[in-house]
Order: sequence, then structure tokens, then C-alpha cells
Amino acid sequence: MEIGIVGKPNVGKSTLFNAMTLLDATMAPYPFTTVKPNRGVAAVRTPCPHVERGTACTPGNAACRDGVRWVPVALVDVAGLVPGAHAGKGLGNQFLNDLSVADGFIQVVDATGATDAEGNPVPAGASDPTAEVGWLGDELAYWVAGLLEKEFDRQVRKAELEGAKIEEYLEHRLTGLKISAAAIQAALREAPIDRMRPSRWTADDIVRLSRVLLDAAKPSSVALNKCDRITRDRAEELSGAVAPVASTPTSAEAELTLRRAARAGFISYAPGDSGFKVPDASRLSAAQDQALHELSGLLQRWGGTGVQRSLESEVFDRLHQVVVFPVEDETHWTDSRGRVLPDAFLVPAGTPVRAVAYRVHTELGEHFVRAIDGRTHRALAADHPVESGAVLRIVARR
Ligand SMILES: Nc1nc2c(ncn2[C@@H]2O[C@H](COP(=O)(O)OP(=O)(O)OP(=O)(O)O)[C@@H](O)[C@H]2O)c(=O)[nH]1
Ligand SMILES: [Mg+2]
Repeated sequence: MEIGIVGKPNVGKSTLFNAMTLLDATMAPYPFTTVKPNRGVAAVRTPCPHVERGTACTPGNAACRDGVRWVPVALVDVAGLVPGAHAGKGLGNQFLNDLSVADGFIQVVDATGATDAEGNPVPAGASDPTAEVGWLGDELAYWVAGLLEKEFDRQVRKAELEGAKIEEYLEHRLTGLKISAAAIQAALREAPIDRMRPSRWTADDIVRLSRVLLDAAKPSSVALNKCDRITRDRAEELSGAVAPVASTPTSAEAELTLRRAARAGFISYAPGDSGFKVPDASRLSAAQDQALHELSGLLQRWGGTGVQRSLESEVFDRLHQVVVFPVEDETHWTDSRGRVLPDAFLVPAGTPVRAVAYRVHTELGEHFVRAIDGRTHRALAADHPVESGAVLRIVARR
């Protein structure tokens, strides 16, 4: 599972990335600070089943804190896109290939309207933050269309002569983008194009198809960033204007400061919290005390920084992921070394348990016999859809 962070330059993509990963990607108040992609790992929260049993867990890949499991999600932060990127403006759109394996996108917008379409500073409110949601979608569609257009004419003529289906060509071109055959079929049905006559498709038709493909295969949501500088009413207005795209007001900067202060031991704070505690106020300088006072006001106003909410809304609501806990002993919920609930990972809701087995280990999928639900101890057939929070033992032939 990987989420791409996209948006125009200078909106806070790298700040959001750093806040979510606690890494140190370069951030600066001018456009095109990021050129090469930044990759890191963030986490989404889910209740840890160890609480139900009353026994502590032995976390491996996903930390457990106070009964909450932090399940890893990969992130990639890329360079800023500008209108006309597909025609070479700004850094162009070739760098979007860094997003090829992303499952969905969080688009960061500057909710203060204080940066123009190229990311240059302008007076607050001079730029309309909702406009970029529209043209960014266009640029992403041009990127996919660009991949499809390579050899399009020759391949389509060949396909039509040989009576082959256009789907096969599209699938071949889009394998690198992790777009499934089923998504391609659905897009061909849905897109306003003549699916029977690909040789007559215009460049615009290919862009239209790409847009439908992206909407279906790479679900997006919006982070209305820099919300520390707008009112709640304004955030609601913006949220209404970008609907039906889901959006969350965020302050990446506040989240980053809070997480770094927590790492340094100045405060106790976990991402998603609506407040923090100061264990020893005597350690703080007057400036730190003042900064924390302001952050406390911000958290109260917004009920949190919105950063964790934005990631979880993308992963759970848009990408419909659920968390699975594979174990080898369905009674004690342990692995072969006796570790309790060692791993937690994300799969799409409704994934058949056999496909979950493949995710744990290819051999488990290949030699799958049945799965056993760790709570009910019922045997589950290969096609049984996995449930959210499932504790699963996979039984395989030896
Ligand atoms: N007020 C405020 N400023 C923010 C917030 N997030 C980021 N910024 C500021 O916005 C500026 C740009 O941040 P970056 O994270 O470098 O933006 P970017 O989108 O990665 O920019 P490029 O890599 O150039 O495309 C920096 O000065 C940040 O401090 C926020 O939540 N609130
Ligand atoms: Mg950046």
C-alpha cells in the first residue's frame, strides 16, 4: 500500500510527508524545492486485538501503543505540478512516473490561497484553492494519456486488423501503473468514448478515458493545508466547493512541530490526538512555551491537526482498506516463535482469504487449504471475504 502526495508547488507536500513519517525531506517557502521523490513510511491506527484478550502483544511490523496498532503505509512525496506540465511547464510531468505504484493520492492544496498556480507567493486569498483540484486532475489525466499514446496508432491499427481487443493493449500499457484489467473494462464502459472504434479516438478521447481510469483506480482525497491560517467557516466553504472529492483541513506544519516536540520528550502527543500534555514545563524556554500555547489553541479550534485524519480518510474511506492480523496458532494468536499478534497489514475490504494468504507468503497462497477465524474458530473457504480486524490462521499443505 502506497499513497502519493501530489499538488502544485509550495503547498506543504513535503511538510505533510515529514509530519507523517518524521523524516527530513527539504521544505522551503518557494516552488520546486522537491525535485527527486521522497519515500517513507507512515502509519494508520486500528484497535489492537490484544485488548480483547487481555494479554500483551509482541508487535513486529506495526507498533502498539495503549491498545492502538500503527499499521505501516508507504508514502511518496513528489515535485510540484503546474498547469501545462504535460506540455513541459515547470518540471513537466515525467516525474509523475514516480507515482506509478501508488494506490491513491492525497492532493495537498494551499487553503490560504496565498500561492499562485506555479506556487509563487501572492497575497492571501488572491488565488482560489479549489481551482487547483480541477487542473491537477487534468494534469494527472494527461500523464496517463501520455503513457497510452506511445505507439497507440500503430498498436490499435494492428489490434483492429487482427481482431484483437483494445483491452489487451491498454492492459499491457498500464501494467506498470497497477491498473487492473477489471478497472480497464469498467472505464471503457463508463468513459464517453466509442469503445468499439479505438482507431478513431482523438487525443481528447484518450485523456477522457485516462481521467475515468484514474478516478476508479487511484482514489484521491484533498488535504486543505495551512488551515492554521484560515477560519473553520472558510474550510467548510472550501470543502463544499471541492465536493464530491473528500477533503480534510490540515496543518502539516503544526503536526510536524508537535511530533518533533514529542520525539524530543517535551510533550506527550500521538498523531491524531486533539491535545497534548507537558510532563515538565520547567524544561521549556519562553519561546517554546509560547509556541506550545499557540499549538494548543489550534488543536482546540480544529479538534486536532487533521494530518492523521487525512491519511486515514484516504486509506480507510477512499481505498477501503482493512487490517488483518495473521497468526499461526488460532487459539493463542501467536506465530511459530510464540509472539502474540506479531504482524498487522492492510488489504482491500472483501479480499478473499486465499488472497490474504498470498500476501503473507506466496507459498501459503499456493498451498492454501483453509483459513481459521481466530475469534470464532470457524474454518473459512478460499473465497471467504476477509473481515476488518480479522485474526486469521492460514492452514496450508506442507
Ligand atoms: N502556515 C502553514 N505553512 C505551512 C504548512 N505546511 C507547510 N507550510 C509552509 O509552506 C512552505 C512550503 O512547504 P513545502 O513542504 O516545502 O511545500 P511543497 O509542496 O513540498 O513544495 P515543493 O516541493 O516546492 O513543491 C514552507 O514554508 C512550509 O513551512 C501549514 O500547515 N501551515
Ligand atoms: Mg516538496
